[in-house]
Amino acid sequence: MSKLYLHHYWTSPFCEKIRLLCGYLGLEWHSVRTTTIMPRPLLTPLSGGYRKVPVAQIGADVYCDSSMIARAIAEYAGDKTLYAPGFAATRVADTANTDLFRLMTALSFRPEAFGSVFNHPDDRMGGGGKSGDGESGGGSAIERFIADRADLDGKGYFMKIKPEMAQSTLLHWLTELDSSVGSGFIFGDTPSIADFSVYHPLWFLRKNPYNAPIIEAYPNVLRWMDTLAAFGHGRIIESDGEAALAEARASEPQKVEPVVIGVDAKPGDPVSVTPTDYGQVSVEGELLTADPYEFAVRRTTDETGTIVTHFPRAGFELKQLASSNQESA
Ligand SMILES: N[C@@H](CCC(=O)N[C@@H](CS)C(=O)NCC(=O)O)C(=O)O
Repeated sequence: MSKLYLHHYWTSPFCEKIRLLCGYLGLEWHSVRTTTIMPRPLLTPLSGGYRKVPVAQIGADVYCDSSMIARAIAEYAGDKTLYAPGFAATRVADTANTDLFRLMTALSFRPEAFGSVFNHPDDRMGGGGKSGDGESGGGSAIERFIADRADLDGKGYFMKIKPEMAQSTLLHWLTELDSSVGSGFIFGDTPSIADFSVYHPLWFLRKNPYNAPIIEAYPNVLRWMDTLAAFGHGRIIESDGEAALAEARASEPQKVEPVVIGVDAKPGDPVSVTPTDYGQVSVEGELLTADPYEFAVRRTTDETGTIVTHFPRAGFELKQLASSNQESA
């Protein structure tokens, strides 16, 4: 069985969702700590330029976006529970990953709360270190962070929600959640993808002393969060970006029957895949799969060998590119 690598940093809520899923699924994984801002020169060859974290890697298959990663690691673990509630659970998860996450960022990035946002002792903003990630240029740490996130959020996806509005809407979320998780999880006695996805923005709020009181008024939510946190992070093996690249070069991508539906491109056509929300950097490669769940592209570079990079279909746009034959015609 190929090794599982997770490219992540500790303060990231989307990364915490995946770490916690690794605990729930009982997985062993290799931890590659990235910096909290760009550049990430050892991760970019694997992700093809996709600029967010987490990114997971199983041999020569690379999974971008926590929705894609969650499905991939559930399958890797042979799990049948995470998606068992079906449509309703995945819709709750999607809403939490987008709407709830935006409420959380509006509250976390207000000036009073911001000082406590990046407070994990093992997170680095840039400059050498074990992952081999590069120095991020001049300016104070805070200036570099703000410039990085302004670049990430060029179209103002996050900035449109005022903190007062976010807190008011969150009150509604928390009241409903508190009555839903009275003695178990959102869909009953077993946790599903909905629980892990609603958890991670609340985790981020709760560990910030300025925002924690918002959640502390909801006893069932606190118990539910503690129960999920108790799954832990699985068995972590410290690793680094060079080892992850070597693993990709030494591995073959998983064999899959190409399935292409709902797009004009055919298997083997050059395509780009781009997130539609923020961090809209396109990844280019040869189309392998466009099935109802994912877009997968095959790419070959000197650093990685041939790899397949996977994205969730929802929230990503696939475009067919002119092939070199068409260009020269
Ligand atoms: N839809 C993505 C969102 C990931 C995301 O926004 N991650 C944040 C960290 S929590 C990020 O990448 N921020 C910019 C950065 O770290 O460069 C997912 O589900 O993984």
